[in-house]
Amino acid sequence: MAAPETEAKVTHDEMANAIRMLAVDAVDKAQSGHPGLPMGAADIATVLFTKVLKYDAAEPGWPDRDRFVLSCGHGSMLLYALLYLTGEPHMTVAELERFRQLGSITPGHPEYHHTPGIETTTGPLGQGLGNAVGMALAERMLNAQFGEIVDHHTYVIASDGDLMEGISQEAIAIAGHLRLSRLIVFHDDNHVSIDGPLSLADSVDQVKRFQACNWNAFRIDGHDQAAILRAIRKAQRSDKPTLIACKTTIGFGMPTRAGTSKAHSEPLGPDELAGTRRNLNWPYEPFVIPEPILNAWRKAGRRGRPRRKAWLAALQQLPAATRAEFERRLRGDLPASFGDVVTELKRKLADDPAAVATRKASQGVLEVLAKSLPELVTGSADLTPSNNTKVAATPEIKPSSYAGRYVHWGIREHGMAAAVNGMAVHGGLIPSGASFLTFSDYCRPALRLSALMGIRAIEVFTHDSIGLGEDGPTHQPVEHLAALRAIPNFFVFRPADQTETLECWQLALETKNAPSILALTRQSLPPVRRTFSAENLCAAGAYELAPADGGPAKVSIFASGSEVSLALEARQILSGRGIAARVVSVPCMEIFLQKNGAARQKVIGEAPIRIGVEAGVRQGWDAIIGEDGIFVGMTGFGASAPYKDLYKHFKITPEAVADAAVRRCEG
Ligand SMILES: Cc1ncc(C[n+]2csc(CCOP(=O)(O)OP(=O)(O)O)c2C)c(N)n1
Ligand SMILES: [Mg+2]
Repeated sequence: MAAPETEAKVTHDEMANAIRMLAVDAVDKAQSGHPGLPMGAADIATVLFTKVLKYDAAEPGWPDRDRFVLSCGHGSMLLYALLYLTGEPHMTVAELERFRQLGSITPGHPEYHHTPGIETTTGPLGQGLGNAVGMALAERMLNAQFGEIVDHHTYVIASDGDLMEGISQEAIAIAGHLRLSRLIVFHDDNHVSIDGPLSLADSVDQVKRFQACNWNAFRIDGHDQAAILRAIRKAQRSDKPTLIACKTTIGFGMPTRAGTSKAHSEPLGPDELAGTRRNLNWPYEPFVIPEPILNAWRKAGRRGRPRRKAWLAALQQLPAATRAEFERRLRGDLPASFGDVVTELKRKLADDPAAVATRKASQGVLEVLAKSLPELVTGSADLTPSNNTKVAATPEIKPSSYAGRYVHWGIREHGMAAAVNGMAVHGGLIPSGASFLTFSDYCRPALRLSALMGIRAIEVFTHDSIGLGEDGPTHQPVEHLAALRAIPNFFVFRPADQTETLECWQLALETKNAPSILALTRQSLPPVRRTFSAENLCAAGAYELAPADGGPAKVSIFASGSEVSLALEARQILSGRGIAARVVSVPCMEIFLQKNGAARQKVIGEAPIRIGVEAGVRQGWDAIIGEDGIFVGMTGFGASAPYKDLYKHFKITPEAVADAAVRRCEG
């Protein structure tokens, strides 16, 4: 125990300078990284982590902790320094010394799941702010469901770049609308970005912008610790989310580079480094924090422990069933009844196979599943009647009223996907969003991060091909399936009928460590699965739907989604011409391609002719059909017309598939 008088001598400046010097020395050691932001934001972080933030450094995953998001992930050393100083057990000096090196827990930008205490992966500017909106919404929704056992704030540091990115507008607009008053954003208002002063490319008044979006917003001196604390207290009392624009100096303490873009991301070099040590009155060796300063920080890291203990006690006080449900939700386990609910519905669908669009099938699935999955959140970016994601069990979320489970995100695909990610990393909910598949491009950066983070974030993307018809090529995805399949650790499900839609939803919901999208049709599809199977056939990624009849298969036809029924028709035509063909449904190519060679080969089969059918581009299909396989699909953009005409026009028809097979047989 440090003597009280020793602690009393440690000043705010010394504590903030500890952050600054760790950042500078780590960047110097790595000869790479971004010292400017941690130096500029150190005062904000010091006030927040020593006086406000509810956390326990020893238990960074404590569920009711305040969330802290460094949206400008390039300032990662700020986080790593804070984790070390406050005493997070994994973050050692050795890790700081290995900043940006292979295998360290101090990568260039903060990575969720990689480093304990990192709430979300940031680096692509604007994403963290978008995530934080989802975290703040998740907190309120869980509070509405479980009461005061969920009661925390979400704090964000956002840089100029975060606020210049378009996603920031979507994020702050929905947060302001929903009155997420526990969301508090510090703008690291240093007027500098990489190219130079912000005046090169920006003249936005951020305070006015946020105010116009229904935020509480004001300016302070970001180096004045008393002002920072006052601002936070004021923000906590607000009934709106708050922007605290903190005027800061990038590279605070650097003798020649402070306040300039040169402070952003260059190692300091010996002279600037020595000058910084002098300016900050820091005569200590690199990575050495004098004991009194470290003690003061460690004490701050323990500050929240009594609150955590009190929270644990309160958790024990909950009625046993409520507590068990809350703990299940936090673990992310599905309810024990989930499998039975799926099986029962599957039986019903097999008993009464109907021709419906898979978007409609998905709604039917959600009607049933959402009832027994209280953690499931649905929503749409203003395409609710098209995406079919609104069901009875998911009433609407409204401003200041969070007991619902449906989010009207507005026309904000990117903000939606980033917030969905934030809800997923918050825990306790299984979030999903929705739009048209073609607009997955509008949220792709967030989709990519969901895959990198390995989180259960789900998007429902309907209108998944030329099958949407009259809206034309602007709305008809052609390359999107391939583009989404290219993202590692990301599942693209394209079910062919009601039963497959149910199976794909089941897989998406059961996959805890990867995001999924469901690509669904606008147009009606005939059922392809007419018999009940307890086993989830889609779980194989691809499976034989119809075997060859009349001898060994000469042709294997592989298809996904809306083209599966078309493949079945082609099989019939071929059969009439004496050619035995089998059909393999491919609801999830990524799962299939993960299977070992033998399992894949079994499904791919021995037929000499392989045909892929998908109303999209060929890219990716060669892994199944081979380079010499036949592909019936799109080679360019679509067109505006009734969808049946389009299928004919682009020659994606049973006859075209059969003809191609016959030609190859004869050729
Ligand atoms: C989406 C995205 N675009 C570009 C970058 C590259 N980049 C990193 S930091 C930065 C801007 C730096 O300015 P600011 O955000 O004000 O940070 P500061 O220099 O003040 O630390 C840019 C363009 C990025 N990380 N993410
Ligand atoms: Mg800046």
